[in-house]
Amino acid sequence: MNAYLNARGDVAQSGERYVRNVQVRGSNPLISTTGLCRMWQSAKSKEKMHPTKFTKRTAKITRTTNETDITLRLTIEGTGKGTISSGIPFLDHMLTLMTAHGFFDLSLNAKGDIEVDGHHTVEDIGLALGEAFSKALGERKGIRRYGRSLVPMDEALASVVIDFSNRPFLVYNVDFWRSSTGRFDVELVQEFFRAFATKSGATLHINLMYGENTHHIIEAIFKGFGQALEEAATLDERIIGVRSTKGTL
Ligand SMILES: [Mn+2]
Repeated sequence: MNAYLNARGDVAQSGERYVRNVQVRGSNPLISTTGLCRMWQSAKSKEKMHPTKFTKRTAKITRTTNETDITLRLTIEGTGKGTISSGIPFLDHMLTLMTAHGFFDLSLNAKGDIEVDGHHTVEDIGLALGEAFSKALGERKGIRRYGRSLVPMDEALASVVIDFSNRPFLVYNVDFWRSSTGRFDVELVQEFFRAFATKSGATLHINLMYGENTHHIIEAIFKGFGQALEEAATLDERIIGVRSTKGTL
């Protein structure tokens, strides 16, 4: 594959004159020419240039147990739109933020035994979301694999780092001053992320640098989670196969 550069050395846009094309790994030998850049003109030519980049990665998960009934649809290359109904309004709020900040599309319908408490529902949604990412990423070829974020929310600052390593692990250093925000039990945040790490095959490190307000702290974490996920899932054309010198994840 070749990249077409304009006189400034930037990638030429559609309709712009290019003066140079550079060889990108795996392409034919470099032939230097000038011409009118047509590379972005049709969806068909886009596919030709980037065989994987324009195929949307999606997954649908249904999960039914005696405790919960979950249907989840994920599109990694989305628009940031969430249609989320978990039965737990605070979790809906957080998953909406995650979806928006990761530019995913997420539709979630969950019916759980929230008359008991939120535990089963939050945990099982974490499992379903983790499974959806694992399925949508497939063999994890061409993805950046790592993603990191540092997100403030007023006085709170949260760091979220993810590695789609196929080595499930959660590091979680978050201290709250209160045990709940509204009716939401804050210890469920950890349960959610543990479940996600387990099913997605991700190493996930969540560290709260500082923060006081419980709602702000959790919000910073979920926004950061969306941003880190987006980075880790991004396809990078320089990555041939999986991003591992071992050759496998
Ligand atoms: Mn909020």
